[in-house]
Amino acid sequence: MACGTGRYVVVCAIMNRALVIVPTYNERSNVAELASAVRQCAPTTELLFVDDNSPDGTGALLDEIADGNKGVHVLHKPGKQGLGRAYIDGFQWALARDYELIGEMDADFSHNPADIPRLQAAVAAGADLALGSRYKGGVRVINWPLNRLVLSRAATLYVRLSTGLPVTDPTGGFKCSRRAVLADLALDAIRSNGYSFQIEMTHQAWIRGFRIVEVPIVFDERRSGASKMNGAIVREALWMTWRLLWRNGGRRRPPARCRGAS
Ligand SMILES: Nc1nc2c(ncn2[C@@H]2O[C@H](COP(=O)(O)OP(=O)(O)OP(=O)(O)O)[C@@H](O)[C@H]2O)c(=O)[nH]1
Ligand SMILES: [Mg+2]
Repeated sequence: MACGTGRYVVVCAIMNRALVIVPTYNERSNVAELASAVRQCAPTTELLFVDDNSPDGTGALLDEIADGNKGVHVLHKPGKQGLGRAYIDGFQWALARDYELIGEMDADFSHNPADIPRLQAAVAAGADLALGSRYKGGVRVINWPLNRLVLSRAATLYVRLSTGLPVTDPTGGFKCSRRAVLADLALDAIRSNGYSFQIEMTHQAWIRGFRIVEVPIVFDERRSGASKMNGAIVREALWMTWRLLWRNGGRRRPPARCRGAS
């Protein structure tokens, strides 16, 4: 796996204490390799796995990995509470410590650890929130069935039309933000649990006037294990966007006092 180490060293000199949060549910076959790939590609970036007591024993394996590596942390939760709750718990864990750069990625290698330094570099260069985008400047999705790609592209258009959120990949979960963004978000007000968590989080940052930058990434089908995608997650996203529009006073742009951010 090619890692941009030179740029990474520069980013780390500018911004201290970086963390990437990885929610896990039945990812036993991926986590060991992911932890070592992240540590290799972004050596000073720490990892927080948030596991919902996965029945396949992911949590126990994560404890073993963390035992041998002080840059790896594990937050154990009592049972499956959904992706959104896992991220919120992870953000709160990070905010209770002194991390300056807080990122997120999936455990299944759909997100390439080698891209972490590029996301961090975007924040170091002035973004408040860097979003990995599969669709900025063209489609970069490998090995997905056509119906999955169509659904994802339709979701992008739907989010843009219903909320005005000006990003090309609002459901993506490969991100990096400044601590100040997460500290400012109303995490307890976030209601989404599936992909719409990503939409809701980015929408909150956007209407607060934070500077959002999209970083092109290549997205691959999960390497192993099973998807947790289901109809309920899609239905939640369908109504959530209208709720976001309502919360923003019916506006498809940030309130005037927050405008000026890109
Ligand atoms: N802690 C926790 N993690 C979850 C939960 N649901 C999904 N995840 C994790 O969230 C990440 C994204 O979930 P995926 O199943 O890969 O969803 P996806 O990427 O949209 O679907 P695929 O492309 O089919 O893999 C993975 O790391 C999952 O293990 C959950 O309820 N709790
Ligand atoms: Mg996945």
